[in-house]
Amino acid sequence: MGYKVVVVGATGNVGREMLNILAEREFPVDEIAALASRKSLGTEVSFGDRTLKTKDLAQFDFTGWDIALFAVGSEATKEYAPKAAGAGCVVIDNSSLYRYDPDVPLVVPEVNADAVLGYSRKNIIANPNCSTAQMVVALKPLHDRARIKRVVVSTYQSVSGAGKEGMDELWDQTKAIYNPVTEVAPKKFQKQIAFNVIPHIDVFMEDGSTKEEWKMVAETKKILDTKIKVTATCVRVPVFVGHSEAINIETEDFLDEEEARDILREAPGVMVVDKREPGGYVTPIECVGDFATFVSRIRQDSTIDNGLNLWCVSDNLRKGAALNAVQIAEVLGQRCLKKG
Ligand code: 11C
Repeated sequence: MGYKVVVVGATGNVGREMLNILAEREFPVDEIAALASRKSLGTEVSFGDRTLKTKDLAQFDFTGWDIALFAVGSEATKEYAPKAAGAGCVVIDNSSLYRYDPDVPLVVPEVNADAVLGYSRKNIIANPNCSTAQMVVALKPLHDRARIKRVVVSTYQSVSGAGKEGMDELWDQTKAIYNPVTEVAPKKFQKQIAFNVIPHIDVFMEDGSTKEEWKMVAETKKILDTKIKVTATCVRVPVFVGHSEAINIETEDFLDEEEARDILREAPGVMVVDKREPGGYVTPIECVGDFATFVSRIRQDSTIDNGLNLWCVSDNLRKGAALNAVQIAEVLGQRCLKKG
């Protein structure tokens, strides 16, 4: 006995990972539907050993389905999530549409699993932005011990955060550098991404920050603690999968780097790899396909009384998106829904 599960946006980077992770974690599925927009209709996607043919989102009736994992843009979410939720199917949404709605819980299960219980206000639970998800997993145990006052974070975000088009652009531009006959102009990104870095993700805000940076501030407050001050610089780098973050924290109580390392070793969802020698840290290539949020380079910041520096890396399509959504579904199943 399990649940009737829908994956909306099943042909995209995140939708495919959702299907993989549901199968890998043996989520109790009685019936599964993979939905896509009309242009991807009929595309086949894998679910464990099975191959599913995608169905038309626009024609789908969510009545009688238990959980819908949404991995489509805000426009499609706006149209279809209320339909699913209204039909009694709990929506776990990966877009930013509902994240800041006070009636919608924004959940990272290692941090605020209890917030899932608030799902019934709108029948919707929001999944955070990928750069926030991995950061709060690393910050939570340190906050519990020493109360984090301020976070200064710089991100190094892979092109898969911008979807398949972002990955294609990096691939095509990289090939074009070796074969200059074909020039590939920037389209998805604002400037050339191959052999470059771009300090701009999402739109600019009035104060000069970008929306991606604003999301890290607003979401950390909603998930972890409204009192924490966060300042972020988000940068796109020519990496296919895996977001990295250099995080500096200032705490109320002193926290020794050794104790911080021990706390992180015990923390759910965290894997510490921190040998102070060449290669004794994790890089994005090594985190691909993994569930963990990796933490390396844990060290005291001696410029302030109570400060630490960390290097944090995770698979942005997994912990940053699909895995977190499936973990929310697991909590929902364990605590809130009856099996079919
Ligand atoms: C990126 N973090 O790397 C973004 C992708 O709000 O869910 C996810 C955007 C979001 O481009």
